[in-house]
Amino acid sequence: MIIPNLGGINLMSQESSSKRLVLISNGEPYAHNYDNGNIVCKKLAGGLTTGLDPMMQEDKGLWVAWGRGNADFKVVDEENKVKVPDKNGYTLKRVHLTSKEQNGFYYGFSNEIMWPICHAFVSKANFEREYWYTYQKVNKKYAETTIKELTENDLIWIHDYQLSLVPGYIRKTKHKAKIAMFWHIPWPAWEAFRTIPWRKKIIKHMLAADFIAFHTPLFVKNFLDCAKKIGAKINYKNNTIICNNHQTKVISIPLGIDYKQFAGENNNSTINKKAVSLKTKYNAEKLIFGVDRLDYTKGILQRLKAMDLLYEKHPEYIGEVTMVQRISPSRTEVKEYQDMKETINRKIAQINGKYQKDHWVPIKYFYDSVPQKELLPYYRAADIALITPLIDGMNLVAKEYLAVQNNGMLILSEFAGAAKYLQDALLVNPYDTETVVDKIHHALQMPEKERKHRLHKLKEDIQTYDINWWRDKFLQKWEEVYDQ
Ligand code: GDG
Repeated sequence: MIIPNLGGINLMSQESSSKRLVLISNGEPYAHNYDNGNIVCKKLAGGLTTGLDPMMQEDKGLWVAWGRGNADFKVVDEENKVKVPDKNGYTLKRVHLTSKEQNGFYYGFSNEIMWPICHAFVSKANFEREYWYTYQKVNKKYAETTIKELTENDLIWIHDYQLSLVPGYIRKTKHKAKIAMFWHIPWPAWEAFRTIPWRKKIIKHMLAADFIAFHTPLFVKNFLDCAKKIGAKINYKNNTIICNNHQTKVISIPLGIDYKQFAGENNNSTINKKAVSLKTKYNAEKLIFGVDRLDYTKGILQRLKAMDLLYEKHPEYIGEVTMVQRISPSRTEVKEYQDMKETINRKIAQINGKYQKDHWVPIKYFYDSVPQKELLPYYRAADIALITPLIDGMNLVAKEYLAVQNNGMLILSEFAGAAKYLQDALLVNPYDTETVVDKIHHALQMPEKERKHRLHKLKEDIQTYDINWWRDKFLQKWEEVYDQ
């Protein structure tokens, strides 16, 4: 018997508007923190929040997430709930994690095992058994917190690699729950995934969901292959998996951005003024921009090596082409990330020492996290966005840059999920420094006609496949699971 046929719910129909979306993610969309004795609420950066907050505003659901702000539990009610502050508002239910849980579940299992393995950096994984115990415990905690809140018609949408076991734990007590999952990072080939000693339980628990989506067809294929290896029955024709008499449909749906909102800023004179003043401030005839969370997957060092070689091969760009690199701090407690920060600092100092002259420095570097709005003048000012992840689930920065630009060019790693859908960008292998340099040179010299043509096609793509398309597609495909 295959369970998911629950009788034709229509998630998009009028009558389904009473159905509530219950979203579960590790990171919370808003944090409350003390600032000079006052409690301040801040919207948090990150791909997931950026993508889902507008949808939750519209759908007035319930969002369950870890409360990380130092005043988070000062503002919640007795059920750990708080209304988020933005225009329509929705309810955020915070999960409290002890520091031991944070270490084992988040810094440990999620960031030292799941993250490197899913990004195929096997040698960076640290398979501590203690991490695994805590990961299971915390995933159970998320599931129990959610189960308490569930009503019969809720649609439970779980996000990402920190919560892979939650579908299984919810299914155990709520047999008929409608559960879906979106996986924001890559799913690796079996050769990488099999190194996790607890691989079988992870996949089996995920397969308690009725519907799972990834960013790209490659991640779907990798997941089907891994499920097969742990003994599930796979139908490669319609991408379904049967495990423990339960069927899961798996597809790719690339996450898009809120195109309207970004493109709407195109005529914002404050942003345009700031963009102009940035170029003046950095003495930049041409400006190259990069912005990333600090992470070894983002290829920041490879990008800097390319900039170094650019100035060496093309001295005509010295004093003319400036790079602004913003890095937002991430996983600051993990030693790997602290070391990476040092290496990047050293490389930037070395490049700047080598090429700076008069009032010009080649690389302007910021290590801080800013509200998304503050990135817009940089997107606007940049003649080139240089985005070179060694591997990335999607990469929303690439799409945001395109939405805000009218004249620039995107250089994008072919290993970002976004590259599959943005074929008119200049695609590069970030490990191939010489070619990255050639592409930067190409972008700087590109005739306006070609640049406009490419940009036009790229913008068309992100406009069509925006956040609303993604949400509707996800809900529609999820609904179809119950129509069979
Ligand atoms: C994961 C996957 C996937 C705001 N301020 C800053 C900042 N933001 C916003 C950006 C953008 C988002 O954060 C970063 O999104 P990315 O997609 O580039 O990267 P991850 O955080 O690694 O997200 C990724 C995503 O989930 C969604 O599924 O695309 O592959 O790894 O919206 O405007 N970003 C940075 N600094 C800031 O100060 N870097």
